[in-house]
Amino acid sequence: MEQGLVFIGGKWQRPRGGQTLPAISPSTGGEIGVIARGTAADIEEAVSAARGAFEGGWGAMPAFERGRLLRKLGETILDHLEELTEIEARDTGKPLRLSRNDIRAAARYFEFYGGAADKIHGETIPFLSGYQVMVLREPRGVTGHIIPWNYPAQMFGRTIGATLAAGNAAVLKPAEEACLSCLRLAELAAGVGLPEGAINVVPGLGEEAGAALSAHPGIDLLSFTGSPEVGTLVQKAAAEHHVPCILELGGKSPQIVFSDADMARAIETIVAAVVQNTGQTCSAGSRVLVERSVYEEFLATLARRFSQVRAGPHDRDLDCGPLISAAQKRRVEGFMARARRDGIDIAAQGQIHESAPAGGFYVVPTLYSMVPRAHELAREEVFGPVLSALPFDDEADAIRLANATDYGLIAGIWTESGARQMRLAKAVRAGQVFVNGYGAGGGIELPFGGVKRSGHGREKGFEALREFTVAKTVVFNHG
Ligand code: TXE
Repeated sequence: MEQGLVFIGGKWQRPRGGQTLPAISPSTGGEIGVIARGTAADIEEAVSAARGAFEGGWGAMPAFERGRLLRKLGETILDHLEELTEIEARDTGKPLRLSRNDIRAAARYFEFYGGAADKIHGETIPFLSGYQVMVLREPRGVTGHIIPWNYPAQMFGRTIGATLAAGNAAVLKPAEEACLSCLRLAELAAGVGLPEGAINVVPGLGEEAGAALSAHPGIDLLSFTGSPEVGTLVQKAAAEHHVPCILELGGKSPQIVFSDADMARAIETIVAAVVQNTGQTCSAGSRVLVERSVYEEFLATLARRFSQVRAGPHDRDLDCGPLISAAQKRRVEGFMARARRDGIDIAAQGQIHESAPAGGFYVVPTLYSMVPRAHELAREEVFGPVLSALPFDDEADAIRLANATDYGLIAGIWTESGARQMRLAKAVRAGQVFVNGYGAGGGIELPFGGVKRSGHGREKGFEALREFTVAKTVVFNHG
């Protein structure tokens, strides 16, 4: 695969503006290649290639054949597991083990959605006598996808797998910080016989290629994952042409621990859920809320476990890697500096492994204790290996505290009481709630998305197929 190109209409080509951007290794800070700096002209071409595919061979293909191609792509991804693992780890800095899981998840999305492609059923509705009503679920047409850098391959599977299964053709703008796996996946997709134009990938800057895609009138649905600030810009631009949006904007997800919880199990999961991918996960459980009667004891054990966390280069395969970029490192260190200024207690810190190159974007994993409820560490998404612990008094207080951020993506509830599990699951405002567990791996089958500032719309599972299709009501008068 030649570097610095865009993938449009099944072909690699130079971006119209002729420019490239550096691909930086987060593990070392060094340049590992270049990517295309796509602009509005490339987006224009990609949208028209997608429209051509939708109105041509791809759109006309029977659903079961579409599904077969997607499943074949899933198999091909697994055939290239080690190659893709290496690409993803080098490009994002994530440990090889996690990277391998991500590639497996990408393959699973194509298996899942490949299997679902010919099972998107409509319905019939009883109506007046002499009438027959059918509701068809039709593809939307051309879908636009803007994704971030934290899980490029997984998100490619999640959003492209679902939209193609629904019969749409796609234009993807991956993140400038990490997009090499997406480019290779697009190439593999062409290799299994996906018609040209079904998937188009235009890397580039958010304010150039991303803005052009979100403002394009030829898009029928936009799926955006990223920051709330950019989500707002994308939705505003899309609104100019009444293009609907799915927005997935991150979270400040609580882990709620009651005194009757299985503490050992909770602690393992809670640590993993915030250090995974160096905390750069929208669903990171970045607040741990603990019942006051066991707070001290719980924190002591949590701190012991947290202090074992080690960050290092992707090929050392430690608990976490570096952050994605110098900008993200500055952002996370900003939170840490303000925590220091405000006298927030550090309960434990992990370590940066001695093998970590000085130029890499590493931060020390940190557990803060007794974080004041109004402090930004209790309310804002840090997107780093930073966990904030807060005590609560009783169940009502736990619910209040859990809901006391603008976000509502996911939540973990740790208690052995069945009735309390049920009450909390209903009272916490989030798109996903886990009881005595958290995250559950890729969760390909599970509808995923937020409420409040975490966004709207759902991806993953069959819910995504509802988003990527539109209902058409057909009424026959045969009276
Ligand atoms: O996100 P951006 P950034 C959060 C997280 C992180 C913060 C900033 O808190 O610290 O956002 O990260 C494209 N028009 N999340 O700056 O800028 C951009 O090119 C159209 C949460 O990296 O939102 C990239 O492809 N597109 C999160 C994508 O938007 C634009 C994942 C995301 O980048 C654009 C990432 C524009 N004007 C960050 N500007 C999650 N929900 O998982 C940028 N983009």
